[in-house]
Amino acid sequence: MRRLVRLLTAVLLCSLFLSASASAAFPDVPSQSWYAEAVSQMAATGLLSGGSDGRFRPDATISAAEFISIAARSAGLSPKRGQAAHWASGWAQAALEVGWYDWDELPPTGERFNEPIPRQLAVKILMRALLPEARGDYLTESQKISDFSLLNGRYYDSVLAAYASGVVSGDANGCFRPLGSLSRAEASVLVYTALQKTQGGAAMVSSTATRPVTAPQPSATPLKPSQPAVSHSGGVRENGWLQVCGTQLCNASGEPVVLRGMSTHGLQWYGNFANTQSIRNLSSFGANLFRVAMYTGENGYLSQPDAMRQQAMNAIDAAIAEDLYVILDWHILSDGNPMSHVEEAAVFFSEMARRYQDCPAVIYEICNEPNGNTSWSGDVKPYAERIVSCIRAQSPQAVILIGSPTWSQDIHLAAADPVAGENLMYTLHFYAGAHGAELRERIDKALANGLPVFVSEWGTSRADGSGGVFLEQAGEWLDFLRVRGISWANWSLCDKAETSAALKPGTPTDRAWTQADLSASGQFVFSRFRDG
Ligand code: IDC
Repeated sequence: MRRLVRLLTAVLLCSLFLSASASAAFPDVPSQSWYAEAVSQMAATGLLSGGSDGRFRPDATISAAEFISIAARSAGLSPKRGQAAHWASGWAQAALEVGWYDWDELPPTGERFNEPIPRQLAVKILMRALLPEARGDYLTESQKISDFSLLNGRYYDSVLAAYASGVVSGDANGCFRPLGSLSRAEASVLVYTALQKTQGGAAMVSSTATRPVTAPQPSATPLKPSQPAVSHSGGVRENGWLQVCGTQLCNASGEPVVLRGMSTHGLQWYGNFANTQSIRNLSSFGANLFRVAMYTGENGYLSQPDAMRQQAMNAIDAAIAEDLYVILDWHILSDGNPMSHVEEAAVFFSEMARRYQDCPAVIYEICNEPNGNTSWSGDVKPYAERIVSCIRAQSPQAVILIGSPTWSQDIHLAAADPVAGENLMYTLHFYAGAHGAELRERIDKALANGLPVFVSEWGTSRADGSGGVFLEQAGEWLDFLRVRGISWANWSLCDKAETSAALKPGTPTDRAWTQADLSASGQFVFSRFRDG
């Protein structure tokens, strides 16, 4: 059987490399992307395909069924006949019978076929399918995996062999993230890399052997960017003090955590939606994050500091009581340069950080969206250094979110010159009707440079809060964020007659909300709190 698999693989590979120029082009696979080669080569030989709309959906999470069918095709395994329960039943049954995985890992009855395949299982199936004789030395290889303790022992052999043979090399933090999922792009690169290692039967490696590799090597790290091992999405009681590990937000135990929820609109206008009942409603739909947008301009804090401070504290206290994490947002907007009111900000954050110093729920967002004639190195960074030190004097470990010029889109500037300190993250804001692949690419580059990213505001509308809604584009964004374990807050929790508002005009704040209360945007966003 193994011989047969290898023979078939070799035959497939020949056609694979010969037909490279005739590769299938997907409109959503940029030719310069790190996965373009893998996707186009494998699509060209029928090892994988896109959706009926012709798109590949590189950021979508790959399901167990999709992964097994690709691995099986790549290894030349034929689907078992007469298995009609699910389109992938024949592939899954055949793979089960040749021992690529065990019954309990993926019951052939199919109820978990459409779920994401955990990375550890994907690697086991792949190694058994394509490189069954590869081995890795325990001591050498386990040292390369910084989250090795999360790996279930039944996957040791396959994962260590995958590291030893160069099929997997971990993410920027050296993590394998065994329970995390894979995007379709990552899975394609993973299988493609393994296929290359099989060529000519020269793939049987040890951790020290040098291998003849005749096929072109993909230039990017196979499992990059990666996904958190576990997406804890519980509240503050469950997760405690947050911390930033590498680029990932983690809970007090160091496990990856993802926060998802809503931002208020301006407290000075829609503060009624920051009451206990509204926050409870949000939580009942699965949110674990609430953002308190305290405008500075536009009749906000700078005009009425005592009233706005009190309103912000009431909102924070209500969120804490409901067990949500809560972002205190210094919502600069018309006052584009945070330096214009750095003194006021220093006083405000010193006071708030003292008040909430024992409270793990509170996250500080120190400048919503710098804009206008504002630079990173001359304005936002020095502002951030000043305010971070004010907060740190009171609250040594709370997570602090830092904006950037161009309405918190210039994270590349922050990545090149970050603020010193622990538990700092950088905000990226997007509106689905205005921003797309270019900003997402910026996120990936920033992550690759080690910059922790938090999407503390995004909308389903155009950037002015109206138009659309652009749910398809918003879906692409959320898939992208989920795969990367990035937390988010949507704009906004109010009933204003603008498309970005989550509630229909006239929605009351003194009772539970039903689907009928939610706007088109609200219905979409609220359905994504739990699973992204
Ligand atoms: C918008 C509100 C809109 C209000 C306007 C000015 O949706 O009702 O009239 O602010 O106060 C942001 C800002 C956020 C904006 C939002 C949509 O952070 O305050 O809210 N947006 O324009 N950045 C990009 C978009």
